Amino acid sequence: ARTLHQSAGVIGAPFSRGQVRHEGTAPDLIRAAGLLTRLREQGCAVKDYGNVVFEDLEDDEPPGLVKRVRAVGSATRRLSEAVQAVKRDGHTTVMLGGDHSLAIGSIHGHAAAVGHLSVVWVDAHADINTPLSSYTGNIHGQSMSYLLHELQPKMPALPSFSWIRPCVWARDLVYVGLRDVDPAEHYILKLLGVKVFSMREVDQLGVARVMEETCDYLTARGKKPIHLSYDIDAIDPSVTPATGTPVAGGLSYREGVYIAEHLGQTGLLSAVDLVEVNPLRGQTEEAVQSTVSTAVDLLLACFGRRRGGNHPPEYRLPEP
Ligand code: B3U
Ligand code: MN
Ligand code: MN
Repeated sequence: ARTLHQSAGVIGAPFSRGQVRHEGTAPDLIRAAGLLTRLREQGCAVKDYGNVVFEDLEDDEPPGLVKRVRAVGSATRRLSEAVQAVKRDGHTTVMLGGDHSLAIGSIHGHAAAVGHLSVVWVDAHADINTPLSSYTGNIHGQSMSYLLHELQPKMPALPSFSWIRPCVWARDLVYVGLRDVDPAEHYILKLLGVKVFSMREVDQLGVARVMEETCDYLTARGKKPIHLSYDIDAIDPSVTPATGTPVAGGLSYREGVYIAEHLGQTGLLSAVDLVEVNPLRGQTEEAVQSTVSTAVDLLLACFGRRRGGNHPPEYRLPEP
């Protein structure tokens, strides 16, 4: 029987208004590094849905501290619709960002298409500030607050955000890799009792135990489709330096790949975001290449690539 993860629908989302620093061409660089052909070579059906075209909004004055609200509201809405179309076609979505504000649209669209989800958020940051608790005003540090039912009483009305319906419960969310969490975010995580495996728990338990506990926790109340939202800054900046807000002490390449392999093996992976690859932040060509090729490897691992090797089921040895 075909498992869910054997067909990928790729959506490029070159959008970076949810953060300050400009970005450019990450989705095309990830494609150019061979993502689609390599997925096909490992037996995964692939359909490329191209890049989402975003509106350029001139008049986007911030209400209060929140930056580029209308641009982000419009972009995430378009992405939500694109993700719903890919899910209707029956693929696991692969959303290539762009910044992490895009997860608002991607998770919203995923939930609109399939219903109740589990979310695994792999990141140095919790991205759970409310628009009012954020001190940077960057929406990529707020994504989960728009999506969580429990936080809605704390959310102000924002222009271009009224279309969003919260669709995730705190008990269906697990964080892995945290190491830069604001006080307000820490308060929210404790208040809602969110399951967190920070880098401390990765050190203490090891990545294998962390992933086993993550999946046990999420499936304890029944198996639901998994949305993996992978921020490349979860990985240590020595490996993936080309990103907007690098934080020391991250996941090793091997730990990062293990997380992707483990979730790929559950058969429940239904959508993957790969965000915050920012070519303009690489100091050298090599820094950009290392970041992009790690992003590709994480995605290949999500779709069945095993470090111990793979072969297609129909493979036969050449006869002498
Ligand atoms: N927590 C800070 C910093 C941050 C969040 N996500 C990233 N940086 N990449 C904020 O802006 O909310
Ligand atoms: Mn993030
Ligand atoms: Mn991050």
